[in-house]
Amino acid sequence: EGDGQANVATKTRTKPKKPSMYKVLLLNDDYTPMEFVVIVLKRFFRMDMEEATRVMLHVHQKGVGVCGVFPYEVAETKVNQVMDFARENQHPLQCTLEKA
Ligand code: TYC
Repeated sequence: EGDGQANVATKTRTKPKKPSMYKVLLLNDDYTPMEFVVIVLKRFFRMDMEEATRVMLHVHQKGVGVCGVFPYEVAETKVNQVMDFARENQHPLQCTLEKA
């Protein structure tokens, strides 16, 4: 910076910013089978049966729960995968993003 002509209005960062992280949230509803939610958590969030069951029951009881925290693009992809899979199986399961 400040050498007159060659480097006008440029900035070189030594430290690239960390990507903002986003929570992927699962929402409760009255119709999606518990077994289906467990399958979703195992398939798209790499949870084992024990963790998937724990998270599913948390959502069932509290209304909402966190499936994981990811950089924006990854979180967005997970939401789309879950929503597509739920739609294909005709379940009203809802999944969304929230800044962490
Ligand atoms: N409440 C649903 C039932 O009783 C189960 C369920 C759990 C649905 C979690 C959605 O994100 C969810 N069958």
